[in-house]
Amino acid sequence: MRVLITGITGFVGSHLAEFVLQQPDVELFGIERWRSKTDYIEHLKPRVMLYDCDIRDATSIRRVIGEVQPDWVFHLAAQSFVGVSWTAPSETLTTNIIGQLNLLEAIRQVAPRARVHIAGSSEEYGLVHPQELPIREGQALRPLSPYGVSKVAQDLMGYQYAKSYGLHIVRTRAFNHTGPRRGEVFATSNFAKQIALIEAGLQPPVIAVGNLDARRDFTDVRDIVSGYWLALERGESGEVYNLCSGHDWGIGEVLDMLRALSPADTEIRVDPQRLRPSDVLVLRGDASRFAQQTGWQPTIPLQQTLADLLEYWRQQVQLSRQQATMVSGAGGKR
Ligand code: A2R
Repeated sequence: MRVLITGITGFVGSHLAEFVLQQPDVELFGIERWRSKTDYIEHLKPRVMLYDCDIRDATSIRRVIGEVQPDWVFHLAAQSFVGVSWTAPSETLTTNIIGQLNLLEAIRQVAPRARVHIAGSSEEYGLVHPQELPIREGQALRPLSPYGVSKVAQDLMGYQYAKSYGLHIVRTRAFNHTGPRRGEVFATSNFAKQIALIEAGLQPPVIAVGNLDARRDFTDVRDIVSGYWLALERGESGEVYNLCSGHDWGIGEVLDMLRALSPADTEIRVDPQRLRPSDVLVLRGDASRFAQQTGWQPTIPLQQTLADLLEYWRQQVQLSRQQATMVSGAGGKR
């Protein structure tokens, strides 16, 4: 089976690639841009065929789909940062909406039998009233960020292409997911990085934080990617599924869990720069539709996810220290 992952160089894409390569009889393909950082998939490169492609360029993605002739496509490529979407709304909408349009048009024209997964987000739900929790798929979509709007458009476009053209498209709405390699703009990863820097003596023992009152439904990224696989294996075309744990944690609670994993004695300071124009207070999902359809259940407890995330950042901090030492050593010889 020929599997293509767009966004393979990203956080989720790298974990999905690892998962796919553990499956039997699979050939894995991915796309990268000339300026993509490929650190996350460096260890997988011998087993992945990478194509140069920017999804904003219709010709470029059409060429890839035509050449690869994928059986399955996981569409993860996106401007994925909610925060960035406030400062770059146009770039966010173009990449996410027009980029996906280019992909689906290419599939419709040159690989119409491919199964396609579209990675949506709980940010599509946006404003949710307490009486609407837990969030099911029929919940009104009231996005509160340009990113959320772009994901709603991707989601509905997936529905429309499935219905209008009979393409096999399965949509998911993943709630917060984290784990090793999570970008440092995300709260969990940012806290873990700060703790690792503090442990290494590279930051004063004060953790800068944003809104600690928000509550989010966290799942390990490794559980999310196994869900994406099941979505294409067992999901119904045209359907949409929540992927979440069904439990919400306060961001402050997660921070305390991370602090408890460290021997460092730390304090907390609120940084107003980290507060967003409109932040959803509580997001908690209900994944029972997906569980019934596919048998999926998250398996990794948050405690483990956070321990792995902190360990990841300890390694990154150590690595950049070693690199800095090597550079200053090389400088000294000159
Ligand atoms: O930035 P790059 O070149 O490393 O590639 C990123 C890719 N990407 C694109 N690929 C082709 N053409 C584009 N115009 C383009 N723009 C972005 O999407 C990278 O491989 C991926 C995004 O990775 P992350 O930012 O780490 O996102 P994450 O957390 O892996 O999210 C995956 C999906 C997204 O659709 C999110 O909206 C959703 O899950 O939650």
